[in-house]
Amino acid sequence: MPASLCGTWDMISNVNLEGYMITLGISPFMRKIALRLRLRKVIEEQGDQYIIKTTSSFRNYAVSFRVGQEFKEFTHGLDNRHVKSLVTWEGNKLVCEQIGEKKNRGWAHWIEDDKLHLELYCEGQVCKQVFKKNVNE
Ligand code: YOG
Repeated sequence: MPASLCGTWDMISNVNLEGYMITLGISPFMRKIALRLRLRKVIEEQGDQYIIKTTSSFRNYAVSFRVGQEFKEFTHGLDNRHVKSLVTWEGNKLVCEQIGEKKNRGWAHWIEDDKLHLELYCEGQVCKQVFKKNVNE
């Protein structure tokens, strides 16, 4: 049984968000804003549903899904694309495949050293983010 991803997590490192955003076609102006944000993840489990909220002082993004059940996702406020997403467990990693216009797109979350790890990938670019648990929220 993998350690729970649930909780409030604050970003402590962010590597190659720029490369990830360039592959998604995000404008230089928006990339500059996004690079300055300290992102927070709020991950909740409600019954058989997961809810992952990404929040910041600028914009928020939320997705909810059932593991193993394909769903339609619109990346509203990010790159504004429609994808078909499927989240599964691969060992201790919660892995999402986002099928659409962009190839090899998705993300993976896992716990390592009490921290929440995230890889966001798209067309060969990988953004690596690490979050530490916020015990006050
Ligand atoms: O998370 O897909 O946890 O959905 C990553 C930055 C910045 C302006 C955010 C908005 C994406 C737009 C979501 C940031 C950069 C810049 C506020 C990552 C793209 C465009 C949210 C994500 C998954 C896994 C769950």
